[in-house]
Amino acid sequence: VTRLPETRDIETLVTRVRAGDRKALAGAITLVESTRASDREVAERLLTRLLPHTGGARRIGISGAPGAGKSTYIEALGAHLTGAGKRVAVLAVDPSSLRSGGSILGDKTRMTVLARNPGAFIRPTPAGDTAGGVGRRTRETVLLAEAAGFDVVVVETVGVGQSETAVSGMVDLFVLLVAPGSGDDLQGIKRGAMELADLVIVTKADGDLAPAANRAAADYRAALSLLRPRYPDMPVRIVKVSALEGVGIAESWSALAETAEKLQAGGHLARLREAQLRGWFWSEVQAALAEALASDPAMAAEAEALERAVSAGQSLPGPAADALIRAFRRVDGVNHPP
Ligand SMILES: Nc1nc2c(ncn2[C@@H]2O[C@H](COP(=O)(O)OP(=O)(O)O)[C@@H](O)[C@H]2O)c(=O)[nH]1
Ligand SMILES: [Mg+2]
Repeated sequence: VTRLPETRDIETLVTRVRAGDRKALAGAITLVESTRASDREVAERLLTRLLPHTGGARRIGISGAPGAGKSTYIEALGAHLTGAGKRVAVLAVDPSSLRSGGSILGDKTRMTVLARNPGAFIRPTPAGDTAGGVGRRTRETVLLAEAAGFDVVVVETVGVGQSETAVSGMVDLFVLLVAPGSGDDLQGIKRGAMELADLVIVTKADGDLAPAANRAAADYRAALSLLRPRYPDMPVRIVKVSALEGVGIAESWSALAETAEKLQAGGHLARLREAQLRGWFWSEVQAALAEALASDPAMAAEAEALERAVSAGQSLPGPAADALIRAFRRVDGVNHPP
């Protein structure tokens, strides 16, 4: 259970989060996730104050089908990184919590060892209502973890719907995890997810599954060679790991670190983060407009009427949107005279 912070005093919160106080960080995340207007206002002031202290982490997105081995891999990677003195934050987004309405406990309980590690912070994030469950506030949570001094921030998501696209839009490197001998051998994986990947990890490369893991790695190598790489001269690497046996974990991190260094040297990373911030801004503009429309009953009714006309084929979406914006400007002009 996550609680709101004990204090609303911004400077106290800033000091505590920056000191890496886990309770303060957890409270700050709860604050950021809160939909209450009064919480939102405090959250935005806190984030604004922390902004100069963000950006320092390596941001890694990890996606894969349910059961692909994400949690087990992250636990092993976390042990490897904390063992090397790095602090690791894991934000686990699971769209299945959309159904239950709560946040997932499965992932948290599976990362039991990492959860007790003082160098690690695990936060299951309740799924948002957008983009396959990736919350609107996940980006802000990444910033909070960075302000708290984490060196690596992992965003874990189940690969369904638009979640891969959403996560790849907020991380430096996107990792696709695939299990051998499962339905997600190539056919099951959407081409879209493969196009986003900076690294493909074939999990469970041990015991009876070892031959299947070899085949999966070869299949992915062949498939990836047919795709245009995300960055020129940067072929996507494929690493086989066994999180159970601890094999390939260090190699997978080396591959990520090397890719990140190359991207940084080529200026790709700076450009990527700039583009992500622009995208974030416009998605907030859209969300804020949608909220402003919904919060005015007359506008909400107008929007619904226009939507009905569009879905019935009576109006074109373009002119209907123009009509809605014109109506909104009139209402807004009345409510907020200059
Ligand atoms: N043989 C083997 N099984 C694994 C490995 N990693 C995960 N698993 C198993 O695969 C199942 C799903 O793993 P989990 O990490 O929960 O997958 P997630 O749903 O992607 O988070 C579990 O039963 C794990 O024990 C591995 O490296 N080797
Ligand atoms: Mg999991």
